[in-house]
Amino acid sequence: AYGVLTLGDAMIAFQPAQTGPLRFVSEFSRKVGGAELNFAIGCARLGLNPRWISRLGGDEFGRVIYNFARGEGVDVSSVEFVEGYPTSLYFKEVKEDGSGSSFYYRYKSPITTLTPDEITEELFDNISIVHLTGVFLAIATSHLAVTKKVIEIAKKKGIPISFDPNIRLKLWTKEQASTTIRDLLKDVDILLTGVDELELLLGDIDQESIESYAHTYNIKQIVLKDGASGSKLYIGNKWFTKEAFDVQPVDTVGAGDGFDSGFIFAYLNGFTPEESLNFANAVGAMVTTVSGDNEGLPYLNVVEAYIRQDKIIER
Ligand code: KDG
Repeated sequence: AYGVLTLGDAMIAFQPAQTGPLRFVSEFSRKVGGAELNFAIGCARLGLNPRWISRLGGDEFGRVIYNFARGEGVDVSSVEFVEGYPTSLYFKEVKEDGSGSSFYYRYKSPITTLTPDEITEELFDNISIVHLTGVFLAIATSHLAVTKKVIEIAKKKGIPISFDPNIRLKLWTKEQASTTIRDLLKDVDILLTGVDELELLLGDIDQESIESYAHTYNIKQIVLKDGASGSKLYIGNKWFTKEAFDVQPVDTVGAGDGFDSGFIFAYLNGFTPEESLNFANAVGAMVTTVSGDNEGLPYLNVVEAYIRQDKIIER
């Protein structure tokens, strides 16, 4: 299986028992979230070999996340527990249509202790792609140096880099996000971005502008995620489009991470542009039909059957 390297924070995600304003919700279930970990779980379910670099609190919740990631088949050999830094938490508010808001309790995340020196070449052994996101960059300014170290080693070893801006304006400002991310774009091979995020980062998002960004920053593939409107890919001076699957979402959080795992799976396995978009759309859609940030991520045979629209034998 192809090895995939990612790094980032994870949190305990408190999932509300009801939809609607959080102030009226008194019951939650304890789940696990975190953009890069969701991505890693998505990769593992599809049969890739994801290695997730992280730091967790030396507390009960840190154990929960560690065991969960490990149980999902994520390589956690580069995850360490840090005493004195509580595992981060977040509470989700979910609306009737499955969209939601996040309330973070994430002020001293254990991952902020990670230093560039801890990013060593051995972590890249057997890795075919490195996947980074803007969430990691948003958590601490020191993470820029860590990210640059990851990029430096990946470049040296000729490993391609995929990047999802995953902009969380509750964690940093528009200015911080766009300055930091623009500075890294020249090192990105595959950009997986929401349409709004791209606008926030670079400005105009008409086709011609996107083509000029691809050339300016030398990005080989730009993938635009547009939720229920489907997705688009700009590669080798050509555009490809694929409509979304028709689903009734119950919780849209994590759909973008699922899409990314699907797209990277397709990329590593040499799918055509249309097949890649379709496969990633399917994974993203399936995530939205299950409550939780990563529970809906499909196994490979399940997403294949979903794409073929096979009837599932239930009993
Ligand atoms: O993309 C989904 C993630 O955002 C979610 O699982 C947790 O909010 C989160 C974060 O910042 O990682």
